[in-house]
Amino acid sequence: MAETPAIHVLNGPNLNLLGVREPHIYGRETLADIEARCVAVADGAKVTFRQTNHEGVLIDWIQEARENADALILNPAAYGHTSVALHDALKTLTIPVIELHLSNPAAREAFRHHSYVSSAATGVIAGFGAHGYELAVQAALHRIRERG
Ligand code: CA2
Repeated sequence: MAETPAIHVLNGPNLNLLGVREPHIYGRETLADIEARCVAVADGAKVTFRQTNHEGVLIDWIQEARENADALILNPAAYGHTSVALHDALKTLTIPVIELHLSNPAAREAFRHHSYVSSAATGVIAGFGAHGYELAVQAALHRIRERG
């Protein structure tokens, strides 16, 4: 681990619409607001915060995290329910991986109940809205420090 820990926060499809559409489900904060929350609780750790609508780009970024990150936080959005490729990419990592959802998919439609990410993750945070990102950064820092 470098002196300044690096935490990568990756966001999947449609999350660029946060704060703009469906605020009753996903809240009023934008992704930029959430990024600011992550940086604020990161205690000096370097936060790399990204969003893409493309599955292959997420895979590329997960592979990049293998080289450059001390922990990965991933909101895979709908790809969590569909992507074996995401699962396979995550399985190559040795750093802590936190799966994150704003809503609680287990309390929503049946098609959201399965996640290909959960079985490749260290832990899952779901249902706490934007605050979940802060919890995830804190959990990532805790794990990084524990591992030395
Ligand atoms: O609760 C979450 O964070 C989800 O990952 C969000 C995904 C959904 O498919 C997962 O089941 C749970 C959907 C992201 C869509 O984001 C939007 C944001 C604003 C407006 C419309 C969609």
